[in-house]
Amino acid sequence: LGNTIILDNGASSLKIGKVDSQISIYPNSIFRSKSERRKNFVSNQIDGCKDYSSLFYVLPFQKGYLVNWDVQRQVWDHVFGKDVLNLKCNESNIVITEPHFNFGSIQEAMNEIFFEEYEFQSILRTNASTLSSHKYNNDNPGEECCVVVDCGYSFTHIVPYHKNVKVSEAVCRIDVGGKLLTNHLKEVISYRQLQVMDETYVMNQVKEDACYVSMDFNGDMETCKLKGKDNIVLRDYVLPDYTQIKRGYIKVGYTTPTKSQEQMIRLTVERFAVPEILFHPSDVGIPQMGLAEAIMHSVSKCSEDTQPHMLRNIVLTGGSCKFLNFKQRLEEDLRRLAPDHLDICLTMPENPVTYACEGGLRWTKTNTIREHWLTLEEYQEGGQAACARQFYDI
Ligand SMILES: *[C@@H]1O[C@H](CO)[C@@H](O)[C@H](O)[C@H]1NC(C)=O
Ligand SMILES: CC(=O)N[C@H]1CO[C@H](CO)[C@@H](O)[C@@H]1O
Repeated sequence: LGNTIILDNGASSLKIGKVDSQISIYPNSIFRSKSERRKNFVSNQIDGCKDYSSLFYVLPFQKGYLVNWDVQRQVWDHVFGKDVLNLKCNESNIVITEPHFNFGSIQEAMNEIFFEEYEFQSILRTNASTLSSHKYNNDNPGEECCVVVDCGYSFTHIVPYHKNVKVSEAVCRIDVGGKLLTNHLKEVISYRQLQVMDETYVMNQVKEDACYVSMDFNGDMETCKLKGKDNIVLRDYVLPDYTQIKRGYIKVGYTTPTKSQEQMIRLTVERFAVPEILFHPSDVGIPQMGLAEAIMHSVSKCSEDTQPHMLRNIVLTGGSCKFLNFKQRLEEDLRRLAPDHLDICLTMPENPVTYACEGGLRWTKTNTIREHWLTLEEYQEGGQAACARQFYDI
């Protein structure tokens, strides 16, 4: 086999791993900027944009599924091409991730593009959580089970594995991901203070900089009613203006409003109420279980003898796990729901975003991956049917 690359093709970013080099992350979108009207920025070209206000996103994914192939192709062409990775596709093998519950038509288009257009030597299609399971297994020899919690951009999935084999009937999905959280923050701020509905890029940064998971929701709500310095939740966030201020930031210490040029938004309840949606989707009218309930539900569908092992090996992946207190809160909620005699143990990887991709790189170094590749010749002989057989629920 030639060079192998891992493409964790997420709805908001591509995570790309090559053997013996660092994993890189590229936006999976095309952007249009208000200030540079005639220009499209494909993926990481956005790094060269000077003004991120009113940035318009064109995404290949909608509601978690790849639907805009033209946009996806432009992003892949750019990232694989000479300006970025400069891949020799026809001399490489590629592991590509796809969402859970993907559509057959999307899988077929994927096979066709990677074999017929990019002419990869062999491909392997799998779910990102499967790669995470391989990583977890490798890092925790002796453990046969794990539950991968993937808090992605469009959804959150809970996927238990036994000996790296997905327990399909136990997979659980919550329709909350990073995108919904950012949208909710935009709506709340637009309703209460300042119209920011077009400021996805900036508000996503506000979310990442200022939001946290509450360890005491009612207590934090009470704190938010206090005035002045006693309201220790309150933060003022200085928005970027792209002349003096290139990136927004939290203003240090409590300040009384000034007449300065800075444009600020005042954050209180939304700092913790936004991530709380992951724990209580019903807060925003989504009639689904919260994260801890969903994990317990998923584990209850696994065979009884594996359940204690599942609860001891829960691994957190995806960008929305990065909120402050995320792990502690989930641990507490699970502790409350699980039977007393069972241990609960959660792992927060150093980088929950690239974890699946790291797992893919690990897997390519083992023999167990061999049987899962499908070569170009096999595709030319067996077509889509060969792919469907080969990539059935890995
Ligand atoms: C890959 O493509 C390049 C450029 O089209 C060509 O020169 C090279 O021979 C091809 N390699 C293989 C293994 O087909
Ligand atoms: C290649 C592969 O295994 N894809 C799977 C991803 O997960 C969904 C549901 O769990 C499966 O239907 C796909 O086949």
